[in-house]
Amino acid sequence: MRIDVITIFPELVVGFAGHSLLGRAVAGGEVDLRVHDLRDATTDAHRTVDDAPFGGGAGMVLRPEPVLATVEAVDPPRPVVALGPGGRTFDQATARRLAGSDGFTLLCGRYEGIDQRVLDHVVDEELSIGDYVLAGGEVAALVVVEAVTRLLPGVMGNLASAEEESFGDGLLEYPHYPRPAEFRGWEVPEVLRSGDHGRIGRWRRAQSLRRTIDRRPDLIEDRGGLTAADRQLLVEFGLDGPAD
Ligand code: 5OB
Repeated sequence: MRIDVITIFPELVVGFAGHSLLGRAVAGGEVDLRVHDLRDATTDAHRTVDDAPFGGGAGMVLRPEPVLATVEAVDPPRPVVALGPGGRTFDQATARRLAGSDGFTLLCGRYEGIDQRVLDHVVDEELSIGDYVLAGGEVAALVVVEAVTRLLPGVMGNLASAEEESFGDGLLEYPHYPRPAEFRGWEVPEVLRSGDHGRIGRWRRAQSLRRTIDRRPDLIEDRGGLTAADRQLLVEFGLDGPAD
């Protein structure tokens, strides 16, 4: 998969991409990551990429020329995705869709935003990573790169766990406990040490349901509420009751 990233902080993206799972995927050739410095496409002595907006107002906006010059020089893979707070919220379904493509391009906004003509004529979609303010799109782009590349065949050591995580099936994860069985008087739940794998599986499912009800009722709503089997599992482990 080819992923191009257009940014004014290439070293930040290259540095992040050198580590962990993604670092191995890049080194092994599963991910062809190409990072482009927007300033390389500027023509003035100050390598200017931004300007004040017409009409006034605070902040600076990415100018169209360096973005167009970069896109024309590089011919990056489509879709071209801009990261910005005005985009649709990135989620696991979007990660899966992008993971199923041959590649895509991430355009990192900075300052107050990106020239609207670029968004209208070059960018295919805009993605936000959530409802908070960031100084630029780089961290958001890295979130997308990590969420997508870990879904690629051969990238995760343990293929089964790629989608067994939170959101893979629309529920939050159940709690995990490594050794020791007792730490400072805090014990690992008995059921996990029982060896009864049927009961362990049901307990984990009940825990996932309880956590999701309490912390992310919107996800329960998305699933169409609790099934009879869900309610029965909660009762089995004494976890039934109203949401927090
Ligand atoms: N805030 N997602 C939430 C974002 C964001 C800001 C960005 C990019 C993605 O750039 C300023």
